[in-house]
Amino acid sequence: MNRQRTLVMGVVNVTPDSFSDGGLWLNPTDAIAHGEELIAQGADLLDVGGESTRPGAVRPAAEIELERVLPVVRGLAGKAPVSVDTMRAEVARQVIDAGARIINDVSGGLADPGMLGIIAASGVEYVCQHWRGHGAVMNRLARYDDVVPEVIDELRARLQACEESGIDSEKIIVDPGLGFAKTAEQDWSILAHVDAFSVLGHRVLIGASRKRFLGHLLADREPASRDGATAAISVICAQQGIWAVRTHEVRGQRDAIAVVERIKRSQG
Ligand code: PMM
Repeated sequence: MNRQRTLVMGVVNVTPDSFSDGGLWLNPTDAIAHGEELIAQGADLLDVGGESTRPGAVRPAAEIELERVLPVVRGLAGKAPVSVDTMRAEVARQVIDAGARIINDVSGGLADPGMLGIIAASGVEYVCQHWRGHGAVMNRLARYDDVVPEVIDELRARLQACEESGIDSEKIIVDPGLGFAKTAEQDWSILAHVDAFSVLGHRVLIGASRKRFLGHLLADREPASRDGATAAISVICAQQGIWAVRTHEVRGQRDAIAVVERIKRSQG
């Protein structure tokens, strides 16, 4: 995969209830067509998800999650590298068999004790995100004295667990988890110090796209009209050498990153 510039991971949510695009691509044919459209717009990889992690979300049964994501993974796996956003080991096992190359686990292995073993055994890449609890409770868990060092310390503990499970360190990507047990103020602090996460020694993924903290900044404008603000964050991520941004809209994000790369070239 290209490591020169910040990559764009296009989001394909196959859920009825995701905050920005819930229900738009629940049918596998529509979800696959949406993934193809994101590839055409320049997505470097796709992230397929069958469970909404929004605050207050009710978890679907594992069978439902599999029914949502499996046909979409099969339909897209030959067209771009496919990541699957899941916290369940059994879902991970089946989507890896179906061609997924990355497991994006927003719980960093905390939600399912079987997850890290599956990742180690399969050798796929693994997004280890900072997490403190499921959507139903996470807003209550947003308590920090100093959010950036605490998130780094908690991620370090998860990296230790990954290592103990036998996951190849090169395969791990870390993510501070904007909005996951974090207030808007804490999200801004993380972005203000996003360079600090490089101390962990792994590639860093940032998922800011259309999130609530951007809504607060933009007078609660609806999620789909937060892509300009998301692009500003993609610029900062590109300047800071972030590995990839996870976004709902792709073309504008690729353009924003291309501008940063072009300026870097002229800086020599
Ligand atoms: N955010 C959401 C879902 N999955 N995965 C990673 N690695 N990082 C994130 O920030 C992240 C994620 C929530 O957004 P969505 O409901 O629109 O997909």
